[in-house]
Amino acid sequence: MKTYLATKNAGKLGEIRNMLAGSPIDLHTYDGYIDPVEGDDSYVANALLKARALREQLQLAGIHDAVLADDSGIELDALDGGPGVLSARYAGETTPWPQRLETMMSEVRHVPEDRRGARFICVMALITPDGREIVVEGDVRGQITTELRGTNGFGYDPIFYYPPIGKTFGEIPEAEKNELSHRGRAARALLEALAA
Ligand code: ITT
Repeated sequence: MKTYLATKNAGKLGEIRNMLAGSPIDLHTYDGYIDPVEGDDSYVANALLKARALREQLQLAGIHDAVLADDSGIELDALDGGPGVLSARYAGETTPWPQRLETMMSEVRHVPEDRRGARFICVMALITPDGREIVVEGDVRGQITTELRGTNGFGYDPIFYYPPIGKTFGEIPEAEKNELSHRGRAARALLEALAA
């Protein structure tokens, strides 16, 4: 099924491309995609907003294939679940990543280790050519580190420590991250939902 991905995030695109390689979803991008202004309400609402926006833009261009969108975020226990849906704008929309990561680490430095917990969450919304909307999610729990660890991945990966392997997502190859991550779990749930 030819499917266009609604994202401006190159990190997500690379991961989703690899996750869906060899699956029934034949992934494409659309250069003309204009991303909508996201809300601060829920991942599901934002994922559907992005998918519906791309679907509408494609239809205007005479393309009637499926679309897929991902809305994700990181939730810190120390911030009572923040920044959550606002993760892309945390510490300021245009703040460079090193500074954004530093700000997040400074939030956990003063809290005991058992309050440094965090969760990555990913909601994927797929709209089939006939307009059926499928929404799935995946999450993974870990801890925020107090120093940068690793240079792999993107976004918050270098400060997201995953205790079962004793490494951050910035310290492991992408294929391993995809096995463990919120996005990998959501992608597997999506393929299961499609098969059903
Ligand atoms: P879209 O074009 O897909 O909307 P975005 O970067 O705006 O891209 P989101 O609105 O979903 O994406 O915001 C999610 C934020 O969380 C964003 O800053 C990502 O970099 C970060 N993030 C999401 N998944 C991540 C992952 O697997 N590892 C590290 N950071 C991640």
